[in-house]
Amino acid sequence: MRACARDGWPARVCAVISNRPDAAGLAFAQANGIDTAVVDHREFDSRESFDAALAREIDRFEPDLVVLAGFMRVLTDGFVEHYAGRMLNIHPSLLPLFPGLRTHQQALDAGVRVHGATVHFVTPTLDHGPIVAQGAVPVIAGDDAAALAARLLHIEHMIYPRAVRWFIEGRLTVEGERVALTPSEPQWLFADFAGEGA
Ligand code: NHR
Repeated sequence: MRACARDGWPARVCAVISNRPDAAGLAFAQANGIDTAVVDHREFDSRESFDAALAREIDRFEPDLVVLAGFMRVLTDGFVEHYAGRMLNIHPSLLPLFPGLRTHQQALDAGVRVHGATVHFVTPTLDHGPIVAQGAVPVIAGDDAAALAARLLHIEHMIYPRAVRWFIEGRLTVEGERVALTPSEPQWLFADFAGEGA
């Protein structure tokens, strides 16, 4: 929302929709005059019926792109197919490493010295879609999951708007597992943490 306004995108955020009535993003959207809706998964007795209601709500707004942000419910194949090629997610790891939950702790437990985030097209297989952009940060001695997550969040806030804008500009093409960007520019970002990386 901020990047769209600040950088004058040829696009608008048409709605913010959450399964959680208390999501901070809803209040932020409302404060910025953007439509919101809630589809509470607890009111549905199956993933299929929740996803069907969610899709109905999304399609009311006729979006060109669906952007998952902190969305924590595994989506059914039918839902994903409905938005094939027009739904993005950001996952807080350097995929294909560490799909699923508790990614920062997974990275710490594995002892990796570089961690990151991945923007990818959403496919039925969790956290496995074609990769649009990745950003990397160092793992620093003494990090816990919260410290690592906070360092990474800055990178997420840079690469996700960039990737969404590429989509809006019609510059992304999916070729098998790979995503081409035309004209080309770096689809990666390395955090500049010079001197901090012991
Ligand atoms: N659905 C599909 N089909 N494919 C993907 O790539 C998806 C998806 C739904 C969400 C986001 C993903 C993340 O980046 C995402 C990608 C939730 C879970 C999960 O296990 C896993 C991955 C992601 C989001 N959710 C539990 C569930 O039973 C609930 C966990 C909770 O509520 O805390 O749905 O992280």
